[in-house]
Amino acid sequence: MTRRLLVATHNPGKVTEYKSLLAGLHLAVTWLDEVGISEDVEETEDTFEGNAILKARYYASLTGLWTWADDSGLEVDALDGRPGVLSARYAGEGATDADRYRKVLGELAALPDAPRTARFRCVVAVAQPGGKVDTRDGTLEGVIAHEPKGSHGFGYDPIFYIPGFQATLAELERGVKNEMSHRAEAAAKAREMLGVMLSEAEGGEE
Ligand code: ITT
Repeated sequence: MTRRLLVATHNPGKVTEYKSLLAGLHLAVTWLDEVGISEDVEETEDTFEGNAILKARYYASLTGLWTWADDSGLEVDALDGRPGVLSARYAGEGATDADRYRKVLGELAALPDAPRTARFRCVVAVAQPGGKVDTRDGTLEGVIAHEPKGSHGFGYDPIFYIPGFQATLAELERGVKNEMSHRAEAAAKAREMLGVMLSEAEGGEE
């Protein structure tokens, strides 16, 4: 029987990206809304790794399925790494992506001489129900633009400028982000890790 892998995210931007990044996996990929789960888990850890593990373990134990979760965010050097693990909540409850990236732009506007270097980080955790959990990470370097540009992607993509492409992530053609993003790097490594975890688990079941 084909095993199911639950991709545990409520973020529609991540769902879109994982639909491509997990294509061709020898597992039946399913999603939180497909299995009828709307509840969220409080992200109480102070590292991406800690929160990715917390999410993967939580949904694996809730569903009994192998579970893939990511914790990710933007680190701006001049803001001492903020918004970091708080990226999703940076402008408080009920705020929009635009509220959050405008807050970052406002904070940098108050530091006109500061460097605008930044990076996205993503940590993917894969949890076996009642068993092992492991992680892999990815990063993408860039600089914070002075104004938002582009309409693709999600989150902070409109203000994340990549000098090599002379474009923000939100201006890139669809599909290009998935060839080089922090999430693409973490996902490629985590796919390999998942293969090893599955063969170890199957070996143990014989
Ligand atoms: P789940 O926990 O349900 O997966 P979330 O949005 O709460 O969804 P995170 O806690 O990992 O996920 O927060 C990630 C935030 O970081 C996300 O909401 C964006 O604001 C930002 N972010 C992460 N990856 C991004 C990307 O590729 N492009 C733009 N912004 C990104």
